[in-house]
Amino acid sequence: MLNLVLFGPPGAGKGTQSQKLIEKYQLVHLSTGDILRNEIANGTQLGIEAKKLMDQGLLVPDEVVIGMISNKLDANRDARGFIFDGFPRTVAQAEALDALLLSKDTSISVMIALNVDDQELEKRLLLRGKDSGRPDDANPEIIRKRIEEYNSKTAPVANFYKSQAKFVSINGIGSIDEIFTEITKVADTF
Ligand code: B4P
Repeated sequence: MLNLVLFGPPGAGKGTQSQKLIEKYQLVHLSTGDILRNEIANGTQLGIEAKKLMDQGLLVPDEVVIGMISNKLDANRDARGFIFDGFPRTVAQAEALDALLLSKDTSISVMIALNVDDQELEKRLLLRGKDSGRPDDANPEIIRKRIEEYNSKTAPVANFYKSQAKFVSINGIGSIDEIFTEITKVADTF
């Protein structure tokens, strides 16, 4: 099974590259951001609680997102593999993911990190905010909060995969196709 983690700060291009990767490798795309936004759109209790945090640029509690991923893994037993997009975002989520995959006799193949500087991230997210309607993209202060959350809680997840020799970092600045080519060079080795 090919199980990829796409990693990087908000706006690094994880969602963008995931769309191209699912097409090429026929993987199931698990984006915790998309799942949460879907819960919000459906007005579920989980969505109502998550929205309060997401609108402030804060992370949703680990147990909530771990439960969501566990359900999705169960619902896709026949998958050829998964792209984890925006998950894990904390070390606790990474540990839980390892345990979930182990219970299904599989594991993460590699984490691919997209490297993009803060200035470019802010520019991309504000641009998307103009037509996405996402409240967390509209305000520079909230974007900065998301980047701060990333630096304090998410960046350490890279070390978790480095210690397992499953970490590769690539340049996330350039055309979408150029970046995709670099990602496929890594994915094709599995
Ligand atoms: P996410 O939905 O995961 O959003 P993201 O980090 O903003 O997006 P991504 O990196 O995928 O950027 P994209 O490709 O779209 O999270 C949103 C919120 O949900 C979080 O803040 C948190 O509150 C919550 N959440 C989600 N998962 C969680 C978890 N596991 N634990 C706790 N909380 C969680 O790209 C952005 C823009 O850049 C797009 O407009 C795109 O067109 C553009 N772009 C992409 N590649 C480009 C390139 N090469 N050049 C120029 N522009 C590019």
